[in-house]
Amino acid sequence: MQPDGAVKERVTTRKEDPKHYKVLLLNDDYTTMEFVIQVLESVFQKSPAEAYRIMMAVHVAGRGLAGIYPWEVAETKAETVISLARTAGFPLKAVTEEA
Ligand code: TYC
Repeated sequence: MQPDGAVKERVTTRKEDPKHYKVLLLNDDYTTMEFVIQVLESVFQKSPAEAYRIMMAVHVAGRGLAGIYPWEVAETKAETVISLARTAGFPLKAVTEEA
């Protein structure tokens, strides 16, 4: 409250943090484990050990987290995964989801 009784409005608005998105890999029966590991290393910059761990987690659980990024980066990485997989003849799927 101001001394005259007026209510002071806050005119500055805090910028929302940019939303981040998960990139999830989905399991299937045809994509090779080796190809998934290669994708995790090349597209998501994972170490060989971490790539193996994530691949096995997807293989067992059906889907798993490859990384979390700002929207545009997440979309591009998911599209890159799908494009690499189609070129190699695999049905591997990647989806994005709000983190
Ligand atoms: N399930 C596949 C196999 O046994 C391996 C695989 C893992 C495929 C993760 C996709 O996102 C995936 N060859």
